[in-house]
Amino acid sequence: MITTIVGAQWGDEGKGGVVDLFGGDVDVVARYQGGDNAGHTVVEGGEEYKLSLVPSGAVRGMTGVLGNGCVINPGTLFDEIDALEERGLEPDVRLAKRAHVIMPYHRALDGIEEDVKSEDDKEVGTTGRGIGPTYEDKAGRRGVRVADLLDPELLRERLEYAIPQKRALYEDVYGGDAGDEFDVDAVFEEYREYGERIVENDMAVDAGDYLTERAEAGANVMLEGAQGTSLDIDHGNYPYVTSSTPTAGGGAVGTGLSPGLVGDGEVVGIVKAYLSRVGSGPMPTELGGVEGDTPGYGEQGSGTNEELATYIREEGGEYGTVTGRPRRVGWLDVPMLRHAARVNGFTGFALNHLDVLAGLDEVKVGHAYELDGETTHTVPATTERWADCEPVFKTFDGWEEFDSGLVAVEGYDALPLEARQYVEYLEGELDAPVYALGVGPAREETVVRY
Ligand code: 2SA
Ligand code: MG
Repeated sequence: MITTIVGAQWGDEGKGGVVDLFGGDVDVVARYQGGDNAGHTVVEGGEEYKLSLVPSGAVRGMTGVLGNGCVINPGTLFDEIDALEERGLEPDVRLAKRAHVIMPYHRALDGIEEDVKSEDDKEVGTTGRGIGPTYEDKAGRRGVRVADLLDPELLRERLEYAIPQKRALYEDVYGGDAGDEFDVDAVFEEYREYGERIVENDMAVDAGDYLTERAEAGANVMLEGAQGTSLDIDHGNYPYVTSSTPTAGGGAVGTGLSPGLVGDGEVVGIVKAYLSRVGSGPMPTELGGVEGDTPGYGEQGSGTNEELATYIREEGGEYGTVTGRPRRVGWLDVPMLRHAARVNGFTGFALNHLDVLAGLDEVKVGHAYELDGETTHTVPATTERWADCEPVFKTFDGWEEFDSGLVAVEGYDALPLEARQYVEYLEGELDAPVYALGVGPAREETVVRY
């Protein structure tokens, strides 16, 4: 059985916790896209683990696979593995030989491209991890893959081809002063050592073969999406997107499992009960932004309520796991979720952070948009049109603070009536059941319904 976990919004919906929750009888957890731009917080046995690259299931002893659709920074990978080992865990991590490798020059280029764009207020607000430039080189057929790290001669050959082009881009186009990040010898030495460690620990696999074999032998495989649907390079809010495919189709392409196998399983959409976003671009239901982070779109929608945004940000701990950036906060955007449900084919979803909204007098959702005097229920294909959308709000009675531990034990019916009304409205709009409800930060503070 294959279960795919996909963020329905802009990432940070609490996917790591859900992977971990359903991970009890999972044998293998695979990531299929992204790299160390992800940020998963997993709370296990009172310990908090923050991971950006290693699949979150590794905290609970499953095999973690980084599929061919991922971009891997080996420095981050080994730092995370070392840190987990220091805390007494023995993570078993496998790397797809076909996965691309983030090189020092990719990070440097990510930074400088953002700097240049910011002069015209056009920056994406990337995590600065070199994600976009690495996928560019993948598409440009000058990338370095995990398999290349295993063979020093091949690695050198790849670097001697790619680095002069990158150096020229940096120096001639951007006028930067290229450092060691663009030096063949320096990069070669560092990455050759990573390759040795991968070989020593026998970490490289053909991910498609490996996962298909495991799945056909009856293993439960979980595909762990990072980021979210609105950050998808195709189905997200281009150009304010990441450079990979977080949506469910990426689960097949990014692992080498066939679409048939992936489609036979469950696709669980992870939804946060409100909305957060890091980085630039429109956000029709925004309550309050972060200064300098919303070029051109700061005043869209409802008008802002900074005070409420700040309250929700603090209650929900809405700061980037990797970068620590404060997140923009807004009401739930239902057109976004309808779009996500269609693209991903959610068989069900998990709704997180219901506790964060507890105690508010009223809770709103953006139920639809008004665009050129017409009502629309889904997301337009362009950022420019989306920025023209005014949210049509629907207001719910707020629910009182509740005892998360008690609700988790007693189940769904122990939730305040108003919270259940909110949940059931969403089930109706998305035409899929809520499998699980997050009512607090710990794994135990979850109501599992199905
Ligand atoms: P990038 O670095 O090229 O992938 O950035 C492109 C856009 O994608 C957004 N993005 C994210 N948004 C939310 N969470 C992300 N992961 C970390 C986390 C982020 C962090 O889970 O906390 O620590 O700040 C993530 N990764 C990428 C990014 O903001 C750009 O809009
Ligand atoms: Mg995150």
